[in-house]
Amino acid sequence: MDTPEQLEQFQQRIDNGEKIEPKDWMPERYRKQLIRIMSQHAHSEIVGMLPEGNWITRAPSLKRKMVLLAKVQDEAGHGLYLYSGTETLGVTRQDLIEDYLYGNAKYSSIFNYPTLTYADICVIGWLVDGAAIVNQTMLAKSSYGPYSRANVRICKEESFHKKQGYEMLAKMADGTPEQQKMAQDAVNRWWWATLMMFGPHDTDSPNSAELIKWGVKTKTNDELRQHFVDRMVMEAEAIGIELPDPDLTYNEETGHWEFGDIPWDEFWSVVKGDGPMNRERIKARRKAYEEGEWVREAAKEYARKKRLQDEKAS
Ligand code: BYC
Repeated sequence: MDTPEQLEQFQQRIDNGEKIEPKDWMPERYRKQLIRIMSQHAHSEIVGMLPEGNWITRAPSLKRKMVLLAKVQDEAGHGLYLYSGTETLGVTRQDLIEDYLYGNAKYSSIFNYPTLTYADICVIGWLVDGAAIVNQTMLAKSSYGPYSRANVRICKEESFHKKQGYEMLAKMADGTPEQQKMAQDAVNRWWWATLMMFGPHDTDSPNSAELIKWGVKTKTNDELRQHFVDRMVMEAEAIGIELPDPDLTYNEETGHWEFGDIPWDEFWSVVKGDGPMNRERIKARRKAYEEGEWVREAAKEYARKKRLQDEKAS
């Protein structure tokens, strides 16, 4: 049981801006919340390779293929830092992955949409990585040391991802009428789904208050979403792309862009497993996990033999 004194001292450390490290005392609920958010983030990075990986063989040039391949590999790396970070909280990677593949663990709603044309790859880089940077720059200031440090590194790579997506989209938006149409169509399909990545409105977000009190999140879902919209309006305008929201209006008083209603029914349906690609994504991940069983066994056996050899030698 966490005693009131322990909780108070812990809160004091958070309020002083100290980082919490794996061996430090922490409330059980803080540990649970971190396991939830960090593992969800790790699963998202891994499943996020699927929509883009789908286009590696069909990239329009060797240069684009190399860039996309490198990006997809980076996402795998992010998943691995995050699983390692989550393991510092006393859980195993295997349990986390199995909870996701055969249990109830969530991953980001955005990866349950299909990539229909190469323009979707440009838009994922610009919008999805763009949204991820806004969210993860905040998480890089998180109170939990391993999560904060993982996000610092992830953000450096994500900013390259965003730039490559924006550069490709700008080229398409400045290309042939067909390319321009493809670019605009992709933005129309991804815009609202990207706004949903930030999670429900603050009034419907059961976890935000607690995560903010403990410094795991330092900004709310709505604050981050607004920051993202303000940036994207400028960036879209600069390359001649229209954002598919007739209600977008600049409010002189607040200095922010107001936007239309987000289709929350669609969001909850995707989160509950009924999005356009949920079933296919989970099927692909299960297949990869099950077919990789022999690799995990071989690695374990190698580690066991190496340990025995080292023990003999010492
Ligand atoms: N999708 O109380 P709330 C990437 C759930 S990958 C699904 O506001 P919280 C990339 C939420 O889990 C990076 N579920 O929650 C990779 C909660 O349910 P539970 C992806 C969502 O935790 C490859 C319930 O709704 N980024 O960048 O305060 C290629 C109520 O929500 C979503 C991360 O994973 C959603 N969008 O805030 C390209 C960031 N939103 O768990 C790019 C890490 C909400 O209580 N995660 N839910 O059953 C976070 O920052 C936070 O968890 C969230 C939600 C902002 C997502």
